[in-house]
Amino acid sequence: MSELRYLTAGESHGRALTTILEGMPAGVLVTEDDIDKELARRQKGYGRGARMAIETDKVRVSSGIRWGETIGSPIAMTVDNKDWEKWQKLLSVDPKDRDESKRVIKPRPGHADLVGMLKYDRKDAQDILDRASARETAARVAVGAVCRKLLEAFGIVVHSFVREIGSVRAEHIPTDFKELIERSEASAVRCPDASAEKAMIDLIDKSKAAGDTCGGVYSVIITGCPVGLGSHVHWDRKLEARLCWAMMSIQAMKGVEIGMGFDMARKPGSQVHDELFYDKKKGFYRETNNAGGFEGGMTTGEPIVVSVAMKPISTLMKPLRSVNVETKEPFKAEVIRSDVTAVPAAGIAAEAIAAFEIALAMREKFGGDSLREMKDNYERYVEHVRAR
Ligand code: EPS
Repeated sequence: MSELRYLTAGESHGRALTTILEGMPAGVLVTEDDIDKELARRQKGYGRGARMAIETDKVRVSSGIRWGETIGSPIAMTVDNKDWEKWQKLLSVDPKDRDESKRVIKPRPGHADLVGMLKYDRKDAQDILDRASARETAARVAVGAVCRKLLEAFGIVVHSFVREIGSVRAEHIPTDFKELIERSEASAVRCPDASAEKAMIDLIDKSKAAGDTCGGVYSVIITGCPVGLGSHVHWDRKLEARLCWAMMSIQAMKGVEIGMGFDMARKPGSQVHDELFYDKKKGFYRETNNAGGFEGGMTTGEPIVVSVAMKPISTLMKPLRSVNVETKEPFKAEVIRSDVTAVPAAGIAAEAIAAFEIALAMREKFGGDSLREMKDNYERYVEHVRAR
């Protein structure tokens, strides 16, 4: 059994999103405000549609936290969908409310609509799209917010920023982590490069006017991990692989790179591998971090850098060609309220999901039922490593 696990439930326009996070040690300091702060970050980002103006995501914790501290029991969390008011009948549990006149039958290319309808034998894509929606990431952000508080106790920080939106790429990315955080937090598109930010906003405006959408690339940086999280010994213990899997589980992601990523393949070994040095004070260290914080699937102690490519949102206001699943006639795809881009918000979801994966790896390595026990184990290990 995994040391830390979670499930989510809930549809985008259903009553609420629900999650249970199990396996947190007792004694982690966390409040509903800490979680709400992360939920609010996910709601931002230039290019989002009308839905985010309707919602004010707030968590309701119904178990596992008492007086601002985890108590070791499962943490149950709910985020209500305000928009549900309008969808009560359409997404009702009660068979008396069945109304087939509003079926979604013209699947959107790129969305889960058609495959889901075929696989689950559904006549209405609403049954698929509501769960496939990235709204589900609100529940995962709540999970990640609790995990962040555990990581905080070990000095581990998780942060994301946007590198590219469509064809616009950030050129000036601060090397100082504090500056990177400040600049991206202050940006409407979470991009630390002010001139790229402007071009990204222009592109989003143009895409909106054209009834089109745009994707992009964001990076998640995790600092403060000890050396040796994950393991080289077996495929499903390689933390690098688990992190990539977790990133690909976010709605609309199509590619993941660690550190220098695909560029590594295009360069000779002499220009790629991070050389090793030793200093009495620092211990073993590297002057570069092309490996993005992993060797052998294990953390090196350098910052983890994972970059993720998101495809453009698949709901287009100027829709692509599709087929009416009932008449089989060619039709334009369904037009449903949506975003022009959600790359900045996806970065926040990715932070949360990365925080969970690192928290899980920390739980596996240092165990303990309380934070104090876990910290004792951590400190002993760090001491051993330092003495080498
Ligand atoms: C989302 C809520 C959704 C979309 C988006 C993510 O709101 P609605 O569908 O009610 O307008 O903004 O979901 C999609 C792009 C999608 O394809 O499902 C959210 O809370 O993040």
